Amino acid sequence: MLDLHRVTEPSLLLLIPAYNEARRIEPVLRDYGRYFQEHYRGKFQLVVVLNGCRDNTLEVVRRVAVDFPAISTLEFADPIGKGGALIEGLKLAPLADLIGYVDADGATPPQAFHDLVKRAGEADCVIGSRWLPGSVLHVEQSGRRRFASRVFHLIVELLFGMHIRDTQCGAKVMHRKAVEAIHPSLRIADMAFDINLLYSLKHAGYRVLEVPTEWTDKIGSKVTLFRTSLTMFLSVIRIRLIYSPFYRWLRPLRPLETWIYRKLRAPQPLPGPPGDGSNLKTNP
Ligand SMILES: Nc1nc2c(ncn2[C@@H]2O[C@H](COP(=O)(O)OP(=O)(O)O)[C@@H](O)[C@H]2O)c(=O)[nH]1
Ligand SMILES: [Mg+2]
Repeated sequence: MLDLHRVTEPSLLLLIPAYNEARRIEPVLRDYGRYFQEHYRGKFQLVVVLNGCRDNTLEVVRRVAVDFPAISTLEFADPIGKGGALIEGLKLAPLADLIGYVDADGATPPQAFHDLVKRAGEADCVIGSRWLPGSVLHVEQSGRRRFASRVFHLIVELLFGMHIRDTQCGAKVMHRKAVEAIHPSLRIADMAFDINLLYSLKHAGYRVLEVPTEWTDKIGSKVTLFRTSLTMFLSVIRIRLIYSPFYRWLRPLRPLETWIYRKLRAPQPLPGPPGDGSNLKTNP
């Protein structure tokens, strides 16, 4: 018999974007699968969103999914980037009350993500922060990476004034209604996706709460500092323009924009109308 007293937490959908993660993702999925099976008193689903992987990430995820029925995959052939993968994954929002995401490398341990979920009653979106007092960082990023990240933070603060200390932490959770309301304004496929998401939420009047989190930097990062930074810089300028009154006057510059993104080999989101998640693969 279903024990209704046990079901006291909201249904939760966790997305994990993954690109060539065959070497890092298995223990992470097992940890999350085990942790949420044992500790989460509500429906839990974990969807790994892959695109164009050139290794066997898909087979690895499928193997783990045999042991954890809560795990499934969503796969795309196109190079849609982390942001593009999350834009597609967030179309599954109707499946749950809360929708969140974390990185595939285990930078955020399951209990740290659960801590964000526990604070979901306090805001429309709760994000982990590595720069607030009380956060725990196990391995620090390289000096160059930290410098680039602080410069990026400064630019984002100047352009958007969101007063968010850490926009780039890979752990975030949102209420379904907020995701559904802002989804049409998500169009940044690269690592600046988070700025697109957070600014869209704030612009629509949703409350974003930043809480200290636990984070471990892992080796095997997909970030190539120069190209990723340049793409992210371009993307934040683009987001700023999209939200400015002059955007429609800039239409003639669209081919230039496409050309620069192509030169930078920057990912683009899938075009077209919102999907219905029909390519969601549950157990193999
Ligand atoms: N689907 C998808 N995920 C990606 C892509 N690029 C990066 N990711 C994922 O984004 C997350 C963060 O990437 P990571 O290399 O750990 O970045 P870092 O921790 O900021 O250095 C990981 O889960 C990656 O697998 C991509 O092109 N497509
Ligand atoms: Mg990482």
